[in-house]
Formats: sequence, structure tokens, C-alpha cells
Amino acid sequence: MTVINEVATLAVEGEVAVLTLNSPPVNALSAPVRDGLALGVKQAMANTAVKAVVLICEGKTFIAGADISEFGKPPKGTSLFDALNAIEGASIPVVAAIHGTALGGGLEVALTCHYRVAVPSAKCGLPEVKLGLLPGAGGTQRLPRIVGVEKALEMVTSGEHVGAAACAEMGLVDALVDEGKLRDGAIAFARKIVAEKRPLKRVRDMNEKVEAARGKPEIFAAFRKANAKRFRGFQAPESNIKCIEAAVNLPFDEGLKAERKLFMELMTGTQSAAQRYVFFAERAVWKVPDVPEDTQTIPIAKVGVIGAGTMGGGIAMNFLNAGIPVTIVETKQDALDRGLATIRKNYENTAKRGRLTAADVEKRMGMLKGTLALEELADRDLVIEAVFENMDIKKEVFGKLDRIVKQGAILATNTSYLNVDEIASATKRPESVIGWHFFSPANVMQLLELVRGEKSSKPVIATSMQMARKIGKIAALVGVCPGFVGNRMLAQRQREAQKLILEGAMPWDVDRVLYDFGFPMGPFAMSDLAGLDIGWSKEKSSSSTMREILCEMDRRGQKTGAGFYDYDAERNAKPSPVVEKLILEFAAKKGVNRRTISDDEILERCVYPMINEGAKILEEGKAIRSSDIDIVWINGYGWPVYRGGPMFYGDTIGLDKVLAKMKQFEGQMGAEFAPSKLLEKLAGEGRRFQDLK
Ligand code: 3H9
Repeated sequence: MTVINEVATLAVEGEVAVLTLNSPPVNALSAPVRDGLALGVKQAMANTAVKAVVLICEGKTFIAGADISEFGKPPKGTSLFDALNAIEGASIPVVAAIHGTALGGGLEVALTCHYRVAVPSAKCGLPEVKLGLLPGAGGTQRLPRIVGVEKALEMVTSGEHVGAAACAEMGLVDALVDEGKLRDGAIAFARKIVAEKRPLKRVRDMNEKVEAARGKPEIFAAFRKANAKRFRGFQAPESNIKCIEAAVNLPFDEGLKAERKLFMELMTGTQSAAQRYVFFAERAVWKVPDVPEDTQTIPIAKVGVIGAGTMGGGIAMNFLNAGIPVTIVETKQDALDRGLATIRKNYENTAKRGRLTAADVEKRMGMLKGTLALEELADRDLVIEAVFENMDIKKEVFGKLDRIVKQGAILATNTSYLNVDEIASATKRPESVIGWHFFSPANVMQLLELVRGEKSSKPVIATSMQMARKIGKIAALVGVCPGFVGNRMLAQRQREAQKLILEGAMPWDVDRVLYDFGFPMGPFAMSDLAGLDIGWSKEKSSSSTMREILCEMDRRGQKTGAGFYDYDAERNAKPSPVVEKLILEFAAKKGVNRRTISDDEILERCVYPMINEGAKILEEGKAIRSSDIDIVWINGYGWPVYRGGPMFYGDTIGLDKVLAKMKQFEGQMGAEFAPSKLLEKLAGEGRRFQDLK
């Protein structure tokens, strides 16, 4: 065996040379990997006894892509293009042997190989679009030459991983080899193609499938139209489509040039910077500095949920989906029956859409038990309380749980703003208590804010993180403060939105600005959807806010056909002349002199106070890192991923600019805009939230 460099070795086995890469964790295409590829192939060819090369990787995966952490830094070592040319231009066949995931640049490497074999568990994909990019090393030009235009469009714009069997079916993989026997299988395959004198199959020369789509622009028009909603706001999907169009309409080398140009545009833009940042943020969020990965965890085999309402039911479904039995407790039989029936209906609807079998539905329902007796939770390893958001009721429940549930179990509260320490004080074991703040619908929304109480133990935190991952959530660990991270920042935006409609904007102006920014909907459309009467009571209502005025008129949102907007039978929203008149009257009554408010002001008033609040949250240590705050907003509140979250957005604008605006607003409108000390400090030092370590 010859050592090529620190990550590559070459072993000659008769007429086959095996080039092995070993660059943990994912064999990303760092400079040493690119050097190893180019040098390895060259060295194999220098040996005249060698008739074929197998390219294989050590560790858990084939090459998982370019090294994202190298992006934006000065280039080093062999360029990726030289490495790819060395492979594709080789005078003997190179066979890619794929296990784990061949992703992005990794699949692009495999596409320059003359043949590809894979184990059945392997997956291939071009996920660059998820990083705001496109496959920039020939992937968009080679892929359609093998799989055809339609499949290529879907793969590059979705970024989804495709299983080996499907890859074999579409010709992306030439042969499947036995699981666990990749090396032997790939060598045998290489020997076979040598024996059969098979030609060097260079994908760049395969034109039939792209030519078939030439002169048919309607293919692309239809694809764009069908996916317009999915791609809204994102730049990368359109650039990916343009590349596939180039593959169809231009000679290969011209297509490569077009791909390169579009790649560089994306690479230097803010969207990709944001999406790459989010990639690392999604991984960092699981790391808790004082709770190391080897912290002992509590085995969770049985879960209890208190409350069978919308929230409790959704929470229970998460565990049932993960194969964990749940006992759900209610106080009244009819509420329990309703809750259980809703869960069944949700599963049956999923089955109707073909995403579960009837047997899956029964299996899940078979793991669910309903009861009116809290005592039945005695042997549960984890109990999640999802009762009414009221401190006295929650404390009463926790007092009872303390007496009933076995020692060592986790006692979690699904509260969205109450003080977890006060809830924990109702027990003699505050170390077992933690907040699990789910977002509605709890079986769908990815975010889970885990609220660390003053006394929550490390095993309780580590287990909560582990369980969150198991039930498919993305968990951010936050501290106790009103509204925690997400709702605390949301309150800033809500306050400004309400003020803006008095000062001169209309609800649909505010909503349009935030929708155009990239949110799925604006705050007023959101309120109408959720119901304006959440937390509203007829008895206490005193026409003191627009919301109260609307509720008093029975305009309680979509469910009553009217709220801030008017709705037709299909729930399509229309700006409401009634609401417009009410707002003008209300503003006059309050003595407000309405003025024209620009879209820029709407955006700054809604977003900058959120960034400022995020800074306060960091200052107070209620979030571990600024990127955790961004994860909360992207996964819980629909913040557009291509803007990286509010804190990243602040960094992108420049904290000095955010600070200057906050000071200006403070001067005009008062203390609500007072900048946080951290914002002042970072802006003064020319630093960003990301620079905080
Ligand atoms: C590209 O290829 C552009 C090309 O077209 C070329 C143009 C010229 N780079 O996710 P995990 C790290 S763009 C650097 O926890 P898993 C990751 O940060 C790229 N680092 O493991 C983590 O570090 P840490 C296209 C990377 O088993 C560790 O590896 N490719 C990269 O759950 C383990 O990762 C992609 O977008 C990378 N490319 O999942 C694939 N990938 O331990 C991105 C991972 O310090 N990667 N790391 O936190 C993935 O989807 C998953 O990592 C993978 C493994 C499925 C591979």
C-alpha cells in the first residue's frame, strides 16, 4: 500500500488499484482530499499493470460534498476541477464505490468516474440548493445526461437524497453490491469491466437525454409554474433550473461555464451565506457547553401526557410515531374521548394521503391509552403536562405529580411563557423539572424550546435533548424568562404591528411587507388564523384595542369569516373596508394623527426591536448562542431560512445600522426602543453576534 498523502492511500490488487480516502467526519472535499484524488489517479495510471481504479472511502460515508467550512476562504491545493479532470480524463476506468451518502461535490466526483457501484443502504443527492447554492462542479451538466431532465430538475431543486435502488433504476448507479462487502464488490466489478473490455463511459459525452429535451422550453415553464410556491423568495432553485436549461441547450463545456457563473453569483450572495450559516447552526444547537455528550441519560420507555386537547394530543403523537407508548390523562370522559378521537382522525387522514398504512394507524393507536386517573402515570419515565396556561393550575398538577410519579422520572411542562422555576417549586424535586415548549401543531412543528430551570439536572437536560432528536424535533435550550426566546421576541413585533396600524398603516400593509420579506404570512393574517379570541373574554373586554373591538363585533378571525380581513367561503382573505373604517375611528378617538408609513419603516419597526430583544436575551444568558435564537425563529415562526434568522439578519445589515435606527426610534417614540448594552458594545467594536464565542 502506498501512502499518497495524509488522507489518501493506494493499494494495488492485481490489475485493480484501490484509491482510499480517509478524512473524517464525512470525507468532505478539503484541499488534502482533492490533492489525494488527483495524485492517486495519476499514480495508479503510472503503474502499467493497473487496468482500473476503484475509488472508495473509509468511515461512515463516501464523500459528502465540498468542505463547506472552506467556502469564502482563499483557495488551497489542487482545484476541484483539476481533480475531476484527472478522474474523468483517466485512460483507464475509474469506479466509484459508494456507501453512506454521495452528496454534492461527492456525487459530482462520482459522476466523473466512469462507473458507479453502491451498497443498497447508500444514498446519492445534490443538496447544494439547501445551502443556497447549485452543484458547481459539473453536477448540473452531468446529472441530466444520465437521469434525464425531469428527474434532474427535481433532484437539484429539492436537494433530496435518493436511495441506491432508485439510483440504479435511473442509471445513476451501474450496479448494487452486497451490503458490507463494498470493497470486494467494487473490485470484482472493476475486474469484470476490464475483462469485458467495456468502454470508458464519460458522462460528459452522453448527449441523448439532454438532446431529447432541446427545443422544449415548455418543460421548464411547467416546472417553474408547478413549484412557484415552494421556491418563493429563494434564489438558488431558479439558478439550478437555469443550469439544467444550459445543459440542454449548450455544448458541455459552455454549459459548465454557465454553471460556474451562476454558482459564483450564489456563492457570493447573502442567501447562501445565510443558508450555510444555518447548516452549522442546526448542528451547534445540540451542543450544551456544561452538559457534555457523555452525560448520563435517563432511559425513556414510557411517556405520560396530561391534557388531551390540541396540544396534548399533538405531543402524544410525536412519541407514538417514534414507537414509544403514551398514557394520556384528562379530567373528564368526554374531553378524553374527543382527544383520542382527534388523534385517530389525524392518523387516518395521514393514511388517506398514503403516508401511513391502516396497520400503522392501529399500531400507533394500540400504544396509546387514555385515562382519567393521574395515578396511572406513576411508572412513567417522562411526563409532559399540557394543561391550561395558568400558574395555579400548573402548580397544582405538579404538586400531584410529585406525590404520584416515581423518583428519577422527568417532569416536563409545556408552557409557552410561565416561570418554570415557580412550577418546579411545587415539587420536592425541582432538579427533575424542565420546560418542553412545543409549537402548534405539536405533531408537525419542528421546534422544541427546552426551558432549563434553575435546578434542572444535567441528566434531565441531556435526556430531553436526546428525546427531542428521537421524536424528530430540533431543540434549542433556553433559559427561564417571560415568553422564553421565541415569544419574548415575538411580543416586540406584535407591539409594533399594533402601533403601526394606529399610526398610519393598514393590517394588509404590514402583512405584505413581512410576507415579501419571506414570512409565510404577516402578523394580522396569523392572528386571524389562530383566532383573535385566544385569551379574550367578553366580560372583561373594553374596546381598548383593535383586537377587542373586533372580537366584540364577533370578528374573531377565519373561523367566523371575518377578523382583520374579510374571508370568503374558501377562506381567501380580502382587505376589509369595515376594519379600515374602525381603525380610522379608533385612531381618531386616541388622538393619533395618522401619517404615511413607508415599507422600510414597517420592516425596521417590526424586526429591529426583535434583534434588540435577542441581544438582551444573550446578555442575560437566556440563550447559549445567537445562532440558537435564529434556529428558534426559523423553525418555530417561519423566519425565511435564506435570511438566516433575526440575529444573522442583524449581522448582515450591520449592527451599527441597527443601533442607529433603534436610537432614532427611541428619540421619536420612547423607551421601548432603548438599545441593549450588548448591541451598543458590539456595534461600537464593529463586531457581529456571530463573533461572540
Ligand atoms: C458542495 O458540495 C458544492 C459543490 O457543488 C462544489 C462546488 C465547487 N463540509 O451532519 P452531521 C460536518 S456543497 C464541512 O452531524 P450526520 C458537520 O458540520 C456541500 N463539514 O452528521 C459535523 O461537524 P461537527 C454539499 C461538514 O451523520 C460533522 O461533519 N453537501 C460537511 O448526521 C458531522 O455531520 C452537503 O450539503 C461538509 N460538506 O450527517 C452535505 N458535511 O461534528 C452536508 C458535514 O463538528 N452534510 N460536515 O458538528 C450532510 O448532509 C450531513 O452532514 C451528512 C451526515 C448526511 C453527510
